[in-house]
Amino acid sequence: RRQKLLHPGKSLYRALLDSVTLSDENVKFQIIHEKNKILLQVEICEIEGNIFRLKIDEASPLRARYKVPDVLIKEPTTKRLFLSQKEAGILTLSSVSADYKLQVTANPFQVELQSKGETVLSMNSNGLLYFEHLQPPPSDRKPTAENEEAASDSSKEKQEDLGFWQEKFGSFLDIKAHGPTSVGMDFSLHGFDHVYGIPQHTEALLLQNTSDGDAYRLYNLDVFGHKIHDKIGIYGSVPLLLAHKPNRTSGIFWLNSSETLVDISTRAVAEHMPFGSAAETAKQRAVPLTDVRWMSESGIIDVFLLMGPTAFDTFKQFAQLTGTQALPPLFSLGYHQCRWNYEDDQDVKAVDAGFDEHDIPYDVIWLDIEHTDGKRYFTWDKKKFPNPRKMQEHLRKKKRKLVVIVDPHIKVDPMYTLYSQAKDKGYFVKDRNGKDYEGICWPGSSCYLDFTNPEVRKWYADQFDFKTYKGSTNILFVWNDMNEPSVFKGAELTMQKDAVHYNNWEHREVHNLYGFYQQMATAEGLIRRSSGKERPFVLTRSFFAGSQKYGAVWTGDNTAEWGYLKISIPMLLTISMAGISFCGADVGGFIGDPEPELLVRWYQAGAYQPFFRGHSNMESKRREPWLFGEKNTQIIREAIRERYVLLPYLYTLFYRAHTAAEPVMRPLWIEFPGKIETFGVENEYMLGNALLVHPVMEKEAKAVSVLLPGSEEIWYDFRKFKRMEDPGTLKIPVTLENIPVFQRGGTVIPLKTTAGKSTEWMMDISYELHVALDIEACATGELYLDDGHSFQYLHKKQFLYRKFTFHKNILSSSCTDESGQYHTTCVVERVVVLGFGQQPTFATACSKDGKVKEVVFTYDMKTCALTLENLALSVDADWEICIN
Ligand code: MIG
Repeated sequence: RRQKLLHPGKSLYRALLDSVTLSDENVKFQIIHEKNKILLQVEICEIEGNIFRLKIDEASPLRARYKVPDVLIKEPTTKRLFLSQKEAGILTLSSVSADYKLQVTANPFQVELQSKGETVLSMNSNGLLYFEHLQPPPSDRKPTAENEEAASDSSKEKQEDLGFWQEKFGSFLDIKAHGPTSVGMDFSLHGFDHVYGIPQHTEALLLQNTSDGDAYRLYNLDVFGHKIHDKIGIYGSVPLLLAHKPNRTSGIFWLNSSETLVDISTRAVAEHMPFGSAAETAKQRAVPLTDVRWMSESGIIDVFLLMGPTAFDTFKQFAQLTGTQALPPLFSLGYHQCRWNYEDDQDVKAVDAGFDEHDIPYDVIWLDIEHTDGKRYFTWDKKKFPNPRKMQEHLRKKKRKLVVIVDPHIKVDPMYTLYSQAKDKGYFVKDRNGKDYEGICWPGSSCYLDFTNPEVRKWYADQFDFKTYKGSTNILFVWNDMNEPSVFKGAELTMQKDAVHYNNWEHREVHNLYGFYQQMATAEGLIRRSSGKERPFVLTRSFFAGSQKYGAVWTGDNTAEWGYLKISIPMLLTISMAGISFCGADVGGFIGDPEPELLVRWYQAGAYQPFFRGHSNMESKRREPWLFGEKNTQIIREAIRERYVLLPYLYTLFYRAHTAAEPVMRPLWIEFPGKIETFGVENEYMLGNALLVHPVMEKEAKAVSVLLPGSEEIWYDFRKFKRMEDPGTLKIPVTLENIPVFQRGGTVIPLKTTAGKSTEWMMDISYELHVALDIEACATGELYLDDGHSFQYLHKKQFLYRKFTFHKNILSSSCTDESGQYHTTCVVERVVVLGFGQQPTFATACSKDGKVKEVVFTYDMKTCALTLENLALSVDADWEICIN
């Protein structure tokens, strides 16, 4: 409310160019506010890899302001900037490469960033830089004329209205011990009218103009039964915004963990022409421009400008700062069966057996809060689960895993060791009076562990030790829920902002980081219990920038309605673009009961999404996949089996996400950055670069309209192998059996020849390659492979990274990364070449040792698919298949 009183116009900030200092690390200078005369310190630096960072803090604050720790994986490596030009009132800095120029204008203070002469973005050009400096509370102030005025009645009222020192939220009083601390700034993105990112909202892929409505809010909240198309923040946030135009993608990463609002407005402006150029006098063209205004409740301004220039470059830049996706254990890419709740160990065994009985693969069964002794996490309800180890041994024999829930709230109960230990050690968040903060949650009265404290995180991680966590085994993995944190009867169902954390920071400063820290500690615990050997799996509901390093996220309590299936696509794409590849939505919809058709459609979509879990609410009817009649069971089985067969491709994509920060699930536009028609597409998406998936999201759909982008592309039906007519928008007939999936010409997809009962049952199943030819009759693809569960791929380089190339009728298998080695007896059994021009006369396979053998094949004239069979070619060796 206070910031919004500042309207676009001339900024009152002026840069003091006399104060400029240049060092190897950065450029520093001060800016002054013309009215209050408060000095701010500005720091600009260039970071390796086309990133710029701008920091603004008070020059001499009353006390230190909060600077987000632990999100950047390291202090970024900076490059020296050069003073390239000095004219009155303007400071021009350039990068070593001279590709980038930063122009700092003194009055009003503005910064413009150019790439090779093209203005990409400017800051404070609308004059919305806003910085509330720390002040002593009114009661401590000496009476001066200014303070007197501040203390006068009318202004006191105004201060109350605007929540300077305290604010009411319903019956809650937020006391602001440090007064107003808000910061904000505007950015103009030149030439851009497509912006994305800043999850999590139940919103469209393209960020919308907020001028006549609510701003996008980044404030992690537990909103049960949340609406769709809403800009309120839910569960998690990543303050990263991406902007795209045909020849460039840029990003703004606003590193601030307090409540944040983002206003967006896109408009057309006259083209910005260099002064005195011929074009200036020529007829002016209107070009788009997007203004983005960030406003945060506290902290400092610390912003990273990711200069791309491609979308994949911006993903790498963001990962360079916050880390890449952790490589998931293979089992976690299988299907997960969850429910609130699987009642007891009989229930667990029966559901597990149900999958075998119905011949449906699955990897993990989940236990929700009712498995514990009175919602005391790390314990078991002894009646329902008298022998949890035995139950896990049963699952282990079936080559399956267990995930249990571990929430951050701790039941106030002196007899509960976790509580009494944490209390004695002072590990809980405090209230404003210094007592342990108490809130109500599932167990009743609860305290909240202060995960912002590294000592608490270490202690918490130790709780996962097999000796400490009674009844746990190494097939047990973890789910962190309610970590926004959720506080029943709290303001907006979360913790009060004036609660106090480690080092005396108020909750308002760290709010959006709370879940991030819990997942960090949990993942650390799972790694440590295995003495550093095994990869963890931790699902979290709340997240922040960098959460990808610790595991997976899901979109929380969605509803079993078609609209929620539809919105899950842009929601997952947005989370993926914000660095978190391992994401999913509850299949079927958590709240309510899906009609069977919706459930089937959701399984079909989920099978082609990164995290694939069926889940349902306590009040929902049982929803195991075989409860909806033989026909639906059959279709769901088929969807899940397709997922399992596709796992080699998916695992390879996760390796790319892990090593090269490429999102697994991608909006079309990042694969087709020059095709404007793809920029807003959110009813279909790419899985990697090779598969285009168009879920069916309408009831009783008979056909869907699919956009197959790229005029030079060839697309093939993924199941029937037939080449699609020319690209463009096609009307594709659909039945309930499956959803449209297409393979892009020019790609090779590795698959398993068949599905098994779980990923572990599939270790020895052979591979199949789908080679889809492009217009030049070429294709390439990759396969990544390792033991699927340990860190040996990292520490001992035990992995295989293979490449398949089809060129001039020769398919060859070669090594992509010589440093890796992994032995497997698995073979490539079958190869299908899609779009093969004519019936071949013969084909031979030769391995590196010179052995040549003839290959059996069949050719389908109708689809032009060539199938080579009984190949038995080693996965870990080089070979070639020649087709004549
Ligand atoms: O408010 O643990 O989003 O997946 O089943 C309900 C019970 C608390 C919310 C999670 C949901 C989970 C449920 N939890």
